[in-house]
Formats: sequence, structure tokens, C-alpha cells
Amino acid sequence: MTTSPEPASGQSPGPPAPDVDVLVVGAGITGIYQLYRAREAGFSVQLVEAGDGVGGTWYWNRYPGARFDSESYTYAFLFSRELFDEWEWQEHFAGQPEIERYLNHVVDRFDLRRHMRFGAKVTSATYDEPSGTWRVVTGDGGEVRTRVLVAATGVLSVPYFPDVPGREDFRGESYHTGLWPTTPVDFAGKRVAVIGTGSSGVQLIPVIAGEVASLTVYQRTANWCTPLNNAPIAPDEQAKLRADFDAMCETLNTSPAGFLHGAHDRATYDDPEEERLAFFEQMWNSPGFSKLISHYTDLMVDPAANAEWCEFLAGKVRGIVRDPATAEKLIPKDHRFAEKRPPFVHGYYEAFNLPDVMLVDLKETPILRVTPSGIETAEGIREFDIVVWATGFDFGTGALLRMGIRGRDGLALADDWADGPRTFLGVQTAGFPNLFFPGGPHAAAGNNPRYNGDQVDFVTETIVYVRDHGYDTVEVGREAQERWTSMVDRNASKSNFGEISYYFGTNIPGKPRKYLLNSGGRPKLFAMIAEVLQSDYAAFRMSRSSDRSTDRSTDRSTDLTGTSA
Ligand code: N01
Repeated sequence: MTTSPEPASGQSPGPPAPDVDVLVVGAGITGIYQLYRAREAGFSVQLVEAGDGVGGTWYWNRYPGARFDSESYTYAFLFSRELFDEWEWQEHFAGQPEIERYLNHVVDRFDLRRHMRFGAKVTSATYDEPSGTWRVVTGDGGEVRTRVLVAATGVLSVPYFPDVPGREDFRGESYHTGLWPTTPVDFAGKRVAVIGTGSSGVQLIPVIAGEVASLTVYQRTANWCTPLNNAPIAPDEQAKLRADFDAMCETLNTSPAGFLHGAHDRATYDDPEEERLAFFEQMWNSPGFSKLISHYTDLMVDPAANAEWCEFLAGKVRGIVRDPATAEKLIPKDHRFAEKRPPFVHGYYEAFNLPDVMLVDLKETPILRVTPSGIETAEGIREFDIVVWATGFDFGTGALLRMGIRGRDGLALADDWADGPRTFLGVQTAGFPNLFFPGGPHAAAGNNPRYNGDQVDFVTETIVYVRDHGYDTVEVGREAQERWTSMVDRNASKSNFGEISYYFGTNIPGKPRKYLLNSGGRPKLFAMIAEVLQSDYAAFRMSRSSDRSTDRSTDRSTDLTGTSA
């Protein structure tokens, strides 16, 4: 997998030579890591990014209150001990500005910026069979021919605006949390509407609630929100983080979800009621995702156990929110804890005690339309200066299907995946040689950088193998892909998440109802990667250009022996 030499004079020109070995799309956490790994492996590299800066999700989602809900040091890059030692995270759960600073620091620290082109959104990517290369066109008029195309375009990168009549007619300021402007939005003294109470909405609401003249929250489904319990990282904690680096990496690299939180050893009814309540209180005061991972072992297995925890949470909401009617609306009645991805908050319920913060329950009074000056529901019209759409994303496949990807024989990815994505390990799909998408659909179960990083490591290892064995294309075989995809589909019903979750695509009208995460989790990914390496890539088809011209590609896609995907 090296750049083809120029033809000697007098020879007929061969297939076009690639400009680079590896083109990465997206300057988010996964794309930065992929760029670094590919360059370190000796490939010529480039990265194109639609935004004007580094960060991906953490570039676009710069709304007030945006922050990690995984511990900062566990979400960070761990490939360099020096990097870890020199960057002191200020908070256990860093806010967006610190995250963006960190990612820029990494890019400069490892001299990656010179490979990056910003404001370059991919509009098409077409596979050329004879040359075994991808021709990638960007909206800024650029064109790159690459041997390997890595779409690190993320799962939460295409904001979703609901099709509400009149949305375009609103004459005030209108924003989506996932497309937040780089210039500050002035909320002071404004009448503000926030539509949506997922993780983004519930982070934003308490931060602006004290600043605005009035805040109206439009809630369709209440969420089980629990405290993030963030704190600054004290000097002794900083020192301990550094001292424990190797142990931390070991825990993160082997944890099923990529977190430091350990599993509990007791089930709900192992404890008498008094101890149970004390444990619930301890969970309420624990950081972030420990409320899911370190909870009673039967939390997501026994509906009665989950209901006990929910009753405890409902009591907390009733204790915080002074208006009983508002409190009742804020308590979910239609799903159990963690059936949807749980949001973690700071001061969310408390915000509803402020005099000018109102909750509109869209189940009672649905939005009828947006008017030029406000929002009309069945209860009447409210006027606003600013409307914020915190209405989520076209999860998993959104970005990939909008990139104009065409593989072998002109096959459009959007057509091939019309009924849902089909992948192997969530990194490749048959019919699209040399295309990889770490951090895409069938990935991202848990602490994303850890899981996506595993995939980047695998992609890098794979393209090194291809190069070192004298091939220049690699494509997963259909059988391995179908086995992985049916594993994902089959296990979807065992997932914590219900079809109410956007992880099934249910938030987007007309989208196929398919589970979009790897339902086997990280242990299944590890097991399958081990099988692939052990079988010497038996599930993959590899070719070299001389073979392609005589149709002698090496079809190695005999499937993995003994796999149980
Ligand atoms: O999006 P969401 P998000 N009318 O899809 C509502 C990550 N993240 O941006 O539930 C009215 O969760 C919708 O209502 P309903 C994290 O993975 C992480 O908040 O469909 N309302 C819901 O309330 C997260 O899960 C952090 O009934 C409508 C909201 O909009 C993911 O991003 C922070 C509507 C959408 O919630 C997405 O979160 C932020 C309509 N027509 C985000 N359509 C961290 O803390 C939709 N809604 C790291």
C-alpha cells in the first residue's frame, strides 16, 4: 500500500496514482487519533474536516453547559504518557472550552495540523476499481485521491431538526445545540425557548436559566436525570492520576465499557430496605456513569429493582422541584432508568424553581407550529427572542449516508444500507474496499474514545498488514459481515436500551428501526479482533493492482473458523 510511481516515458499511463495513502474525514477525537496512528505507521496522510477547527463533536456542540460526562482523564488520549503528564485537566468532567483547548494542544503537540484542511466537507467519495483508490471531493472545491479512506465522521454529527410547521419562519434567533455558533450567544434579558430535554437540553437549561428574562422548556419525554457530581481536580488527585497512569490504562483497556467504575457485587434485594436506601443515596452522590456501572447488579435485569431506584429518583425530583405539578411532569412515566441513554446534570431540577422558568409538557399540549415571533401549542402562543432546538441527531449512520459514498460498481452506500447498516466489527462493509469507519454504526458502546480507539488500532493494524504483504486493497467478506450484523440485530432485544432510544433510529421519521450500537459490546469486539488476527485476516479479500488488471484478486473471505459472532 504505497503510492504508485510515475509511469516511465513512453509507457502507457497506468491507473491514477493516489495523492495520499490515507485520507481521514473528521477532526474529532477518533479522526485525530487515526491521523496520528496512520502517520506513525509510515503512511502519507491528510485529514479533511467540515468545521473550521479541531474537535468534531466537541467543536460543534459548544452550547453553554456542554461538558463531558465521562471522567476527563478517561476520555482523553492515552497513547502518550508524556501527553498525559503534561496536561492537567481542571475538572473531573471538563467543560467544552477546556476540551477544545486540549484537542488543539494534542494536534499541535504531535504536529498534526499541517495534515489538516478545514472548511472541507466531503460531498462525494467514489471508489475506482482499476486503481484501487478513492476519489474524494470536498465542498471547498478540493479533490483528493486516496488509497485508504477513513470516515471518522462520528455518530452524533448530523443535527436533527423536527419537521415543525413554520420552523423556518421564526424571525428571532434560532440555534441547534449541535450546530452552536463560535461567537457567543447573548441570552441576557431574552425570552428563550428550549425544545428537547435529552442530554444537551438538560445541560444547557440550568446554565442559561438565571440569565434570561424567561425560559420555556418544551418537553416531550421526561428523562431520568441524575447529578453529574463534578468537581475540580485537587492537587493530590492530580498527583495520584499521574502515579496511577499504568493501572488506569489497564483498567480502561479491559473494562467492558471503557470506564474506571467497578461493578458492584450485590443485587437490590440482597440488602434490606434501609441499606438499600443508603446505597441509593450513595449512588445519587456518585460521579457520572457509576450510577449505571457500579449500581446493583440487577438494575437493568430485574424490572422491580429498576422500579425501586426510579421511585427513589422520583422522590428526589419531588423534593427539589417546589411546584408539585411541574415535579410530576419531570418524572418519567413511560420508561425505566437507562432505557434511554441517561443524562447527568448539575442544577437541572433546581432551575424549575426560578420564577421565570416554565415547563410545557408536549404530551399534553403538542407544538402546532412555529410562528414568526414564537411557538404555538394547543395551550396558545408564547413569544420568544431565541429558540434553541435541543432535538438530537441522526445517530450512527447520519454522516456516512450523506457523504455521497459509492463503492464497487458504483454502489451507493445510502442504497446498500437502505434497510440499516451492515458492517463487520463496525469498521468495514463489503462492496467498499479500503473504506473504514471507526466510531461509526455498530460502535460506541460506552466511553467512546476507548472503544473507538480500539477500532482505530485495528484499522491501523489492518492497513499495515495489507501494505506489508504487498497488497493495496482490503475488503471484508460478506459472510463475516452478515454474521456480525446478525449478532448485532439478534442481541438488540437484550440491550438495556428500548426502542424508545435513538440508538434504534426511532427519533428520525422514516429511518429503519435497527440497533445502531454493537450489542455484543467491547468484549465481543476484542474477541473478534483476536480471531481476525489469529486467522491471518481470513475474513478479508485482498488484492494488488497487477492482480486486479488480470482479475486474480486473492479472495481470502472464507470466513473465520470457529467464530461465534
Ligand atoms: O439529543 P436526544 P441530545 N418535538 O436525542 C426531543 C450525547 N451528549 O442532543 O425524547 C419536541 O437525546 C426529544 O424528545 P423525545 C449523548 O450521547 C452527551 O440531547 O424524543 N421534542 C428529546 O427530548 C446524548 O444521548 C453529552 O420525546 C422533540 C430531545 O429532543 C446524545 O448526545 C451532552 C422533537 C433530543 O434528545 C444526544 O443528546 C449532550 C419534537 N418533534 C449530548 N424531536 C455529555 O454529557 C425530538 N425532540 C457528554
